[in-house]
Amino acid sequence: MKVLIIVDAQNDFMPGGALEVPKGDEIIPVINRLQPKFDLVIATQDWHPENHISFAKNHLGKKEFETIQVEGIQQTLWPAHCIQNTKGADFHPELNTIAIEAIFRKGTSPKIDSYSGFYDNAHLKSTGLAGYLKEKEAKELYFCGLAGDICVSFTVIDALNEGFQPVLIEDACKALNEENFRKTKQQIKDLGGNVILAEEV
Ligand code: VGL
Ligand code: ZN
Repeated sequence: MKVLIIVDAQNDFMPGGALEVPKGDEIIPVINRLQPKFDLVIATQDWHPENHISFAKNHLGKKEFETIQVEGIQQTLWPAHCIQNTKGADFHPELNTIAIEAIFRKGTSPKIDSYSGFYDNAHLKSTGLAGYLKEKEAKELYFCGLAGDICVSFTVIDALNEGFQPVLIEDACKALNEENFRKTKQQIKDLGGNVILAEEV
């Protein structure tokens, strides 16, 4: 069974959003064209409370995009984004959501960030995504979405560690930082994952 996992295709990561990914909106038509090629389509949503640890405004004297250490884990401080039940946390209005069978939300706990759709950044709490996919006996997982170098790559690397066969569709992603995306794609290949183009699906 071929599964498409759409990572964080939310308004706040689109141009004009709180944490915009350059050209993030350009992947929406690509993702919509990909969906009919899959047996199952699921999505993740970054879904933070107002008092989330990853927001710079919640740390006195700290600036956006600074990095701090929280209980031994590196945390980049972001502009407030994807706040639960806000427009910024909604999917892009042109994303076709009809076929999305399940949505896994992450970053819901105030005290820890969660880039991966599987686990928080300390790998303590699961979203249930791995169990859901295993119950469906899904192995071939295809990933797209935002941001390519952060949440998409973290999710793909967790998929590898969980024993799935992940494929990153690189032109159905956009990165916050191109150079970091190049590195995370290489890391994914070195770990045994695949990186392909949408036309190869
Ligand atoms: C993301 C930074 C903070 C992402 C989420 O979806 O890539 N990046 N929260
Ligand atoms: Zn976030």
